[in-house]
Amino acid sequence: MDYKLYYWDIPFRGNFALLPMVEKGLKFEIIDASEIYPESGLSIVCPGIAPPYLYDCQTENYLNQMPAIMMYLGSKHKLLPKESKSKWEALKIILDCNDILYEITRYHGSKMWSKEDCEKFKTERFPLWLKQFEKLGSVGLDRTSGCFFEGKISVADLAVTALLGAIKWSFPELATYMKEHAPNVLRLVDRVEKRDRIKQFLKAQRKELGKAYCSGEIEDSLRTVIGA
Ligand SMILES: N[C@@H](CCC(=O)N[C@@H](CS)C(=O)NCC(=O)O)C(=O)O
Repeated sequence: MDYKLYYWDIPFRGNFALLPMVEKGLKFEIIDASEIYPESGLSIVCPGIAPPYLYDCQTENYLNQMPAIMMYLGSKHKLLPKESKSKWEALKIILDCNDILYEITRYHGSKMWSKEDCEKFKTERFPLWLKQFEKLGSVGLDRTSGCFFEGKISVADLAVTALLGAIKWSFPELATYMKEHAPNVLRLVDRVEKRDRIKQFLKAQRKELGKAYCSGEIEDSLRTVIGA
């Protein structure tokens, strides 16, 4: 076993940690986050207050915070761009994705979705993020090929796939915004989702979890207004 990932039965932040492991054919186990959270989250070496937690079976260390986990896996398993500038841009893309997750959960469910707020997200904030990804991809991506950096798959491509692939699957009504504002990025996501190991993984995950996304009252509130 290479890694254990402590997370919930949802794709949301977990897939950001899982896709690098899947892409590289690493051996991992997904363990329900309740095994570690909240009781033991503070007593482990390198404590953290919320899942996902990654446990590296070789070094016997824990790490949490989704962007740190992605960068750790990227650096250990050759999924980071080589150039320094691109490495930092890859981190920036992962952080952008995490910011979008906060917007979607309305900062840990501090507020539920209203119809007006959802409309604003769909027509203003989400398109802004999408246009930004499309611009970032304009050097490396064309209609049929490419990656964000150096013509090679990296954590940046995997992060955007974990984000947009899961949203497209769970909320198909948002795909039209992706097509309109980030067409080449969406094609990248489709290509990454078709890579052998990732395709098998997503097929099994989607069969098991259905359309579940971030779960809880916040997902219920989003589903109530998203198509309205
Ligand atoms: N900044 C953290 C956010 C972690 C987070 O919000 N985790 C969610 C699941 S995606 C959770 O279970 N939160 C419980 C809590 O905040 O107590 C990260 O990026 O990993």
